[in-house]
Amino acid sequence: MIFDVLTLFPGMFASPLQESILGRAVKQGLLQVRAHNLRDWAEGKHLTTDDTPYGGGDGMVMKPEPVARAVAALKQSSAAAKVLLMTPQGKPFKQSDAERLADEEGLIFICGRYEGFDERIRQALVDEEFSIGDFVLTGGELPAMVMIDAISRYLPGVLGSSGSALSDSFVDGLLEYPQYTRPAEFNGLAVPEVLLSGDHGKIAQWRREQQLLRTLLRRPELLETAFLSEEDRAYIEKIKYQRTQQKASGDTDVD
Ligand code: 4GN
Repeated sequence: MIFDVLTLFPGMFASPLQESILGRAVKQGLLQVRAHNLRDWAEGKHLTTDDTPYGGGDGMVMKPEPVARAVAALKQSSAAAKVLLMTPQGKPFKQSDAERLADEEGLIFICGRYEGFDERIRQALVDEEFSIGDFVLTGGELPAMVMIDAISRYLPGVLGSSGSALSDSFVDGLLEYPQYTRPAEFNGLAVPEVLLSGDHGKIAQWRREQQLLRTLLRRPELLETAFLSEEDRAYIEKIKYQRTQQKASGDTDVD
């Protein structure tokens, strides 16, 4: 997969792609990230990529022409590449988007700076607009890097033989279960006994229930779209019932 990135700060992409799993994947040629300086497509003595907003107001806006010339140049080599924009107004970037976009041959990321984009960049050039969360950053580079990381985990060979992209919890729409390693006791805190029992059926059931419990307590909205068996649903109902009982009896130690 080829990721083309349009940015005023191409240097931001160097070190994250030299380390660890992505570093190895790049070396193996499983993915390529080409960070292009948007200023290479700017014009005039000052090679400006921003300008003041029509109608007035604070801050600067990304000009459309340099972005349009850059996208056109990149599409010369990979016409089919989807063009992605990262802003706080985009649709929430999900695990399912990462999986879907991993099937593309190439992707073009437009990374903005300043206070926003000329709206015609969206209208004329962008295929999909994403947000990686409800917060504002100084630029789109870190969101692009986040998306490249999440997408790359789905590229063949990037994760080891385990293929653990598929077994990761978010894939079935639930949070992960608690994990433990040695020692069996730490700071007076013991590892749950079932994990030491060697009973793999019991362990699998405990882990599933912990996933459901944790998701119910921390991200209940995920349960509406998660892939759940009848057994899962029965467990959730049981927990909910227990919690209403505890609350009614004045128990202060709920969750
Ligand atoms: C994306 C971009 C946050 C996100 C960004 C996000 C740069 N901040 N939540 N900042 O995914 C206006 C023009 C803000 C560029 C943009």
